[in-house]
Amino acid sequence: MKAVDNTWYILGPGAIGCLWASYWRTDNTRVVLIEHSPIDSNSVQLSSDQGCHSYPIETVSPEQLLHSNTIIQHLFISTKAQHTLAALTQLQPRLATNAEILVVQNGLAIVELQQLLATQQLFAGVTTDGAYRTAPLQVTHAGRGETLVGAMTNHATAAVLSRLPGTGLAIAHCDTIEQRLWQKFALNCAINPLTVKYQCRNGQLLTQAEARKELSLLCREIQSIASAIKPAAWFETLEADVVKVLELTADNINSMLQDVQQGRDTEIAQLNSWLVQQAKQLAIPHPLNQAIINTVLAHHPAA
Ligand code: KPL
Repeated sequence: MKAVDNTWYILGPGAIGCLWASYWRTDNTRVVLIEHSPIDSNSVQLSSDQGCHSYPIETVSPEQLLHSNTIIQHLFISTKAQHTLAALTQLQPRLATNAEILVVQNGLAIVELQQLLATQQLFAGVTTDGAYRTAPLQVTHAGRGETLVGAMTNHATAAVLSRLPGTGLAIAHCDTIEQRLWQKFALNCAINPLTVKYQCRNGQLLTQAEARKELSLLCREIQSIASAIKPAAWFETLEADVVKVLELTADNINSMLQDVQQGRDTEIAQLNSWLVQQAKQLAIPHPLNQAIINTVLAHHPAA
């Protein structure tokens, strides 16, 4: 009988990818990082309130994978939203027909992936964990949030949940995952670009008076646009939800600020710019979102 392959391949080993890789390794699960540029390390290092630990890790380039006869049963995607479709299309020949694919990223790009996958099982994870990297495979778990996992295709989540890290991360099943994706999207539109404007950790958006005021106003504008696109009561508590996440991840360097600091392109196009496009079509005023987009673009023109 063929042994069951529980290996998780991780596409996009940024802060969240390395965080999950570390916690899988604490459970002794085999993890392979799919990485374009060769990494000069065969271990991933995790710093958290439990101390600092290193775990051996394997890496492979997409080219090596494509030229191998590997069949991927479990794929974790934590690329930037704008790179997901191309990366997944490239890997498709190596995916098992019933592969489990879990996408944990900001934005709503996962919705487009549904059309690409005929038989595979697609799950979304919405996370409020705060994590940042200090080197390619060194990650700090800076804020303990929660990850909700739900199916985007017509599959049960029980099997995939049993294969997720059992320690370190708070993971729960969610059967309203699309709603959660939207709430998280709205939350990221409020928090992420403001941390770039104020060049601050998440928690400082609550303690700096000017930033706090702007956060409130931006939440209100995001709420009015988002609830016109998706009429639902989900956005009513946006500011309170944002405050909760900022408290939980107070020490975190936000993912958009990390991108700006490291000269990488940001997710602004997948977040506020996408929202502004919708606002224009619906003739909804959006001056604060436009202003914050301009600020992020001024920090990193290729955003
Ligand atoms: O999603 C995040 C991010 O950094 O992109 C939060 C949860 C706001 C943590 O910083």
